[in-house]
Amino acid sequence: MLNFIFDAASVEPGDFTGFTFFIGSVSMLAATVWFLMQHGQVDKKFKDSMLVAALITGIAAVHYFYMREQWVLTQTSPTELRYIDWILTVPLMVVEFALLTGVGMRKLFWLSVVMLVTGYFGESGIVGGEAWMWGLFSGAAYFLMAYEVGCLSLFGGPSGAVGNALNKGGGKIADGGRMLQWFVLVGWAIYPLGYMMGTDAGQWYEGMSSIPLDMNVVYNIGDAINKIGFGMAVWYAAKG
Ligand SMILES: *C/C=C(C)/C=C/C=C(C)/C=C/C1=C(C)CCCC1(C)C
Repeated sequence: MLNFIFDAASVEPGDFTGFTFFIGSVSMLAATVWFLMQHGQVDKKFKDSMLVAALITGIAAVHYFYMREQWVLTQTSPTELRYIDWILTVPLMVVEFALLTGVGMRKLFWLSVVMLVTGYFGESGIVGGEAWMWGLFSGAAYFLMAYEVGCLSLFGGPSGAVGNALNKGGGKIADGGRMLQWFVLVGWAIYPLGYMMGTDAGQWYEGMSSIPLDMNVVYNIGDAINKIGFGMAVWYAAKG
């Protein structure tokens, strides 16, 4: 049953992209085990949050084991596998935000769906249209999410609904919440950069698509930072 982990073909020396898939798979697995162990240590009101953190890295770990194997066999990574991972894990990150801050999440949830579906259309090309156009739609949804989560309040701007609730809370929870805001603002901004490198949308942005970094490398780095980082921020708040 676990042969997708143990029988998987190996990454060849010099295959940098394959190496980042490998690092992704083991770090997601390790983080999952760690979050599950911390689940037993934290106060009751944080247990759901720790469980969701483990679920996010656990779902990602399974996808990474498959993505690594695909990469080793074909030197490509199916767009579908990537977006199936995201469509499961990004809404769960919204849940994580909501659990920590105690605010509603319907708006953020739908914005995340729009962001990812339009991104998928742009990357896969299945519905036609230009990659830059879908990228702009997706980017608009991302910006609204960042606003809603209160990222602008990090610079004294408006807090949005979520940010308001956060600022009322205070203490470690507010600290953890602000870490999540930074992840959304800076960590999530890694993804549109990867998109611009991997699609011809990049030609609109001074030749980003000619930067010799594989789009998958950028996405893999983004995932490790954000999925593990989100859980760590929640853990920080939970440790009180
Ligand atoms: C664990 C996975 C995460 C946190 C994935 C986040 C993905 C994004 C923030 C993707 C954003 C995109 C844009 C803002 C524009 C171009 C298309 C996307 C989907 C790459």
